[in-house]
Amino acid sequence: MIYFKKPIYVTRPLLPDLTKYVVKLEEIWNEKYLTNNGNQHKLLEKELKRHLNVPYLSLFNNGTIALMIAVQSLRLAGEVITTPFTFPATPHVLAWNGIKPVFCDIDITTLNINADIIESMITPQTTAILGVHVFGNPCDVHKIQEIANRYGLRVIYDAAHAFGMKINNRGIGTYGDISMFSFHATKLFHTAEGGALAYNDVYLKDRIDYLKNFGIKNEEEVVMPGINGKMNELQAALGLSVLEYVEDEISKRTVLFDTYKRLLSEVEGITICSNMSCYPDEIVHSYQYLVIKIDKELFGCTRDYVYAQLRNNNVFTRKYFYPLCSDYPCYKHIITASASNLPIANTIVKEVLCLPFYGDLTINDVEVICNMIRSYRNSGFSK
Ligand code: T4K
Repeated sequence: MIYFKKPIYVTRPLLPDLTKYVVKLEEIWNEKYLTNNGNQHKLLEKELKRHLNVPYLSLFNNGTIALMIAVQSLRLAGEVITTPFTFPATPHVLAWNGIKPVFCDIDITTLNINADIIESMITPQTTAILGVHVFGNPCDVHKIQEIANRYGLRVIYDAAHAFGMKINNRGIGTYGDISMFSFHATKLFHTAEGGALAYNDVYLKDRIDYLKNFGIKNEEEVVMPGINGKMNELQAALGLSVLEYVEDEISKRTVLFDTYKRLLSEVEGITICSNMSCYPDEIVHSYQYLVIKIDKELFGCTRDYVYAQLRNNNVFTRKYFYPLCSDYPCYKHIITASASNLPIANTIVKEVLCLPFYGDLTINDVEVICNMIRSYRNSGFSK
């Protein structure tokens, strides 16, 4: 018997009360201002700066274009050291900027770029380190900054999964030169599609805002080859509405996280690997994903078997981030993409599974999912 009559997805978007959004739409209708830094945009930028504890912030139509512009704004070239265990957008923005991604292996616990290896990947062509706070686990920001300072490198963080995260009471977006947040519908805070760059340097503000608006400074001056990266008013209004619900969503996710932890963390062969605090720092987590690692020897069956069985039962988990970016046809020729250079990433990518995690799930749903997973223990290695 299939318990779930309707599919259970890895996530569902956080949707505000429609009437609240309609009120904002009416404001937009009255203004007849649909994009290009209108009132909703200005307000959201201000609210997010406060919420994320960052001094400067620019909004974008999506996180990928934001990251593209982050790379452009720092005039990076040559090689950038990054992780293979991420969404395709991360290395793609380097390729679109004519930069060679250099793949560095990941840390077995945080699943982030291994800061202890970065130094060995630096060449005379290296201009930056592009870390990803994957699944909302923070990179080793202190060690990465120390290496960057020593070699004169820039640091960009793909903070797509790290909305609202803090390290030692500092907004995650204040570490490194620039951090990118994604506001895609699947993210805890979203604008359907959207993103932002956060940074500390006031001189970047004009440059980044010109780059996302065709390089236009004013009606008579185009000062650089920009692109169209602007967030529109409908997106910004949705963001303002969603923002009101974020704290409540985090409270709900906290309860679900604790339920998953209670039912899975003691199971031999399963490790919960999101919301980790691996450094002495004090972390406020993003509650973006609920991720487990399945050790096939100890659990007695593979991650892929668990994925397939759950799918047969209408539970659609995700194998983020399989395959590794280093295995894509466009990158696998790069020397650092070889499996021998990335032993941990190549192991982890076969073990990680993202489980359903969103406020509309019930505790009972989570209990049923966990019981299903526990029942697959010692089902064999056949799949
Ligand atoms: N860097 C990192 C580390 C990232 O993870 C991402 C995006 C980026 C950069 C780029 O940022 P953006 O340019 O996207 O702002 C999803 C998201 O599309 C993507 O934004 C996200 N990472 C990635 C981890 O997940 P898919 O291909 O898995 O999405 P999709 O459509 O299969 O959605 C997953 C599940 O969510 C669906 O099975 C059902 C549910 N869903 C999805 C959507 C879109 C809904 O219930 N409603 C919806 O509207 O990539």
